[in-house]
Amino acid sequence: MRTNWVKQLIKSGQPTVGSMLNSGSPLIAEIMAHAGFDWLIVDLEHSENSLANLQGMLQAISTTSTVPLVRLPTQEVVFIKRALDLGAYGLIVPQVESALEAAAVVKAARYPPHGSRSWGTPRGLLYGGPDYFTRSADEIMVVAMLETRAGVENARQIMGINGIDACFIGPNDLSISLGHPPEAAELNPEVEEAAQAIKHSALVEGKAAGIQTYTSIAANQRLQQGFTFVGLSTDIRYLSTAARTAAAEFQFLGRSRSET
Ligand code: 3PY
Ligand code: MG
Repeated sequence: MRTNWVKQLIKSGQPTVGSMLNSGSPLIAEIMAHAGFDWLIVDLEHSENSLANLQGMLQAISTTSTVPLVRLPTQEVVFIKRALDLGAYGLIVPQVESALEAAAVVKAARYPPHGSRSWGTPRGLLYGGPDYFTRSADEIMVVAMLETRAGVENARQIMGINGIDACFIGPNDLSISLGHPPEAAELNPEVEEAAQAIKHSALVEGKAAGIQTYTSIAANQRLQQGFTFVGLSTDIRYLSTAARTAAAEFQFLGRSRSET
């Protein structure tokens, strides 16, 4: 089976950087895959993506060696099996709040006798390889998003579940859950403390610590702090920033918008 080199890197404590795909466009997925990120998350939680376009998104990423991951919309088994059957090499599971939830996701992602996943994965066999049945548990990653107060409180037990490879902190939901607004340029000290506590739990349990960031400076800081699974912005944020910068530069050189 094709090696999940991101899983190998984070297992040995090496840093990786990825990004998130919210646009729902396979062309943009392909562009992002060629940009040089280690991994990309097709986001089914907050985006224009759906099970209907997931196959094209994963195929677009597969034109490169970037590792294709999927953020599930919920923890329901139907999404776990459909994402994996389409060739996802890892699941990003939103709002995990207990060890019980984490264990249920791992069980749904693995074939018997270690889990309850049912068979039927034409693209898993094509993208992964003919030994997919015996090797998939080794190659596929399961990443628990810890982004609520309960997630912080139960972080150690969640990260201790066999088959959970990493945590991924959602700074916006974590902020909201702790009573602070989202989209903060710098996290509120209480939220930052919670993020560091989650990271500590992951590392103590021998798992990788991950977090979403929105600037290269923030991503570098997180890598220096020991996070090894760092998300850097999203496709639509890159588009928005580049378009606004270009329009602002043009207006500066030419006429200002208010003159029209
Ligand atoms: C959050 O910040 O809550 C996220 O889920 C980031 O993707
Ligand atoms: Mg979130």
